[in-house]
Amino acid sequence: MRRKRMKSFVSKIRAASSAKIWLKPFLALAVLLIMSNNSASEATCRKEKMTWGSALMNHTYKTVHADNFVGCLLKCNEDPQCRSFNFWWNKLECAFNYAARYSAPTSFISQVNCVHRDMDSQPAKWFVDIPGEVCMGSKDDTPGAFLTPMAGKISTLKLVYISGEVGCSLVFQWSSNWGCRPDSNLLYVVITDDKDKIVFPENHNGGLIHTIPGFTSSSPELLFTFSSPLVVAAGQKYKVWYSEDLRDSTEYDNQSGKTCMKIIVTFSINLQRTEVD
Ligand SMILES: [Ca+2]
Repeated sequence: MRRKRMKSFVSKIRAASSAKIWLKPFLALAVLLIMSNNSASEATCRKEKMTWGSALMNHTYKTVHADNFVGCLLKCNEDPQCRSFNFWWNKLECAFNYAARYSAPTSFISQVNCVHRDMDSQPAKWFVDIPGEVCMGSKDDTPGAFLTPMAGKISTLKLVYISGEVGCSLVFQWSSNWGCRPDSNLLYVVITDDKDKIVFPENHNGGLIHTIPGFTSSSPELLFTFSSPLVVAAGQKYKVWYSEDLRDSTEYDNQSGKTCMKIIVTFSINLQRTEVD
């Protein structure tokens, strides 16, 4: 259909962006053309990907500045994790989402100051929410555990804090959701398979205390993103460990509490995002 023509069109936008010439009028024209491209004619071509006056909430992992919709589109397109974006024109904020409208329909709501666009033209196969909650202790071999609900490739694990606390030092009486000292960038949560082989963090240095930009030991949630998808079978058991408990290292002075969480798994059969068209 018009796919090739639009790819060429977006290439021109990129060229214009890098050349910094007659940029504003061109981008204004681009917005209008893309708006029309995603209007009624799309119904006969593919599912609607862009919606004005709407946003996908609760799935944003990063927010950057963008001068306009097209700038936001190009920035999202450069990030392989970006499955959709919200462009808030009142704040000129470009919010990258790790989910798309079809994979998180209940989070797709009306927002008058926003335009939302999915980056996938074909729905990938996603699964969200593992039923129940998982609780992780910090000593005496008390990891949490969960079963994969289906076979596939896991691209992210989201750990959403529900209750409780863990900690690595009774002397200091530190406690937090995911680490030791509160509000620290040091995270003590690791994921293993059923045989306690570490699957996340992927490139750990043996110490197992790791960092993820934008998250702390007191964050309401953690997002573990696999650079290589974790290939799983249905019903496979995985564990959520406190690092000192897994290594049997200085457990004696750890908190006796547990952190309980909800786990949300993102599956994708095809991890290749389609080109912006
Ligand atoms: Ca300790």
